[in-house]
Order: sequence, then C-alpha cells, then structure tokens
Amino acid sequence: MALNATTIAGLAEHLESCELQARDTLKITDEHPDMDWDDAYAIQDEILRRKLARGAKVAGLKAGLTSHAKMKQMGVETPVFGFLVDGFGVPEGGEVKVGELIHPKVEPEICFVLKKALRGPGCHIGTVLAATDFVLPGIEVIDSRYRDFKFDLKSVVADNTSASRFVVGGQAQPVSAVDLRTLGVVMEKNGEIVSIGAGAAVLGHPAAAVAMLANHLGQRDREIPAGTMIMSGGVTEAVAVQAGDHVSLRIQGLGGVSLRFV
Ligand code: 0L1
Ligand code: MG
Repeated sequence: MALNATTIAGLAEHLESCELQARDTLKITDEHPDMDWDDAYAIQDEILRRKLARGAKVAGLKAGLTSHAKMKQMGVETPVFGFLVDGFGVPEGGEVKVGELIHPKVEPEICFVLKKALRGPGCHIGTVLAATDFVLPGIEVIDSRYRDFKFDLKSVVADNTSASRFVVGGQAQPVSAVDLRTLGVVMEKNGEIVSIGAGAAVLGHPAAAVAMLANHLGQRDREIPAGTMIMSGGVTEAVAVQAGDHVSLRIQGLGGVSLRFV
C-alpha cells in the first residue's frame, strides 16, 4: 500500500462527506497519484466502517462496469466492486430526492440473491448458479462524487463505485427458470424507451460478474455470505435523471421495478 492509515481515513471522511452533503470533488488520485488498488479498497472499507458505526446495515454488494456499454461510456476496461447499505434502498415505485444527490444516473441491473456462501478463488458461472436462490430486477442509481463523472478506476473504487440508491423487486425467479444470457432488458424514462439490452451484455453472462466478485473477495480472505443480494452491473450505459422523471425497468420473465425522482 502507498497510503498510510491516517491518509486513508481522511480520504474516506472526505468522500463520505461529499456523498452525505451532495457535494462534488476532484478525483482523489490528483493529489495521491501513487495510490494503489489496496489503498482504494481500504478507503471504500473505511467508508463502510463509518456507516456501520452509525448503525447502517449492509444491504448487498455490487459489481460495476461489467458491461462493454458501461466500460465504453466511462472509458475503462476493468470491473469494480462496492457495497450497498440499507439507507440506499428505495421501496418499489418509491421516490428518490435529487436534492440529496449530485448528478444521478440510472442503470438496469440483474440481481442475484444467494442461498449459499460463495468463496473464491475458483468461482465460476456454475458455482454461482448452484449457490443462487433467485434472481430479480433492480434499478441502480449511481452518483459519482467526482465532478462531471471525471475519474479513474482507483478513485471510483475508493468512492464505493458511485453507489447511491437502488430498488429491487419484480418477480423473483430461480435461475433454472430463465436463460440469464438472453434475458431481455427494457428501461423507460417518462414512458420512452431509453435503453435496451440482454443479460449477456454483462461479461457474457451476469453470473460471471458474481463469480468475479467472489474471487476478488477471496483474494482478501472474504466471502459473499449466504443471503446476500448482489447487483451484477449495469446491462446498458447509465442514463441521467432529474427531478420529475419516472424510470421503469422490465426484465423478461422477472417483471419490473420503478422509481420516481422528485
Ligand atoms: O455500478 C456501476 O456500474 C458503477 C460504475 C462506477 C462508475 C460510474 O459512476 O459510472
Ligand atoms: Mg451498477
């Protein structure tokens, strides 16, 4: 690691304050160009520790930048991983207050809920499917704390991969009931289709993103516990939203979910 504990704690406090106060910042690698991946995930861990100390509960995990559309949109080539806490969750059809956010965008997600823990290394699509209880649709609201979404991957990881709000719902199905590669995904904003995709847009198979997450955590001697909900990454590029927008997502065979921005 290139950063000491004091610097990591200070950067976590800075990024979380930006999140809580809806204030943007320049990417942190501008001042810490030597920051490495372990530093980036240590800052993210410290943000989680701060939230848990205030009573938050982990609500799930996320993989990000797992589709070519998202990678191209953000000019990057590697998936990243983050966490969700209960305060990020929005009820189905519920409201997201844009005044609490900086520059929110929405993306359609295929979400997995595990019945068995997954521990890497060595996880693959097969082990993920065997460990999955059900899949269901979700909308992730991302809100990078970096000005104009200008960042590099280490800065994004430190910023908990832009995690902000999410909704899950629809019609949960066992993985045996769907072909996760050909699942059609349609997202609408204010009644107009804004993105269309299929499950295979996520690393060829969305379970591959969950396997990558398990292998990533395995390198840190951690696992994905049974019962965890995992967002496997935006199927399409993210779409900007503002107050007054209504966003709905339908995923073939899994029903739909929606959000209103106020
Ligand atoms: O969920 C995601 O795809 C996170 C992406 C992080 C970068 C961004 O803010 O687009
Ligand atoms: Mg996402």
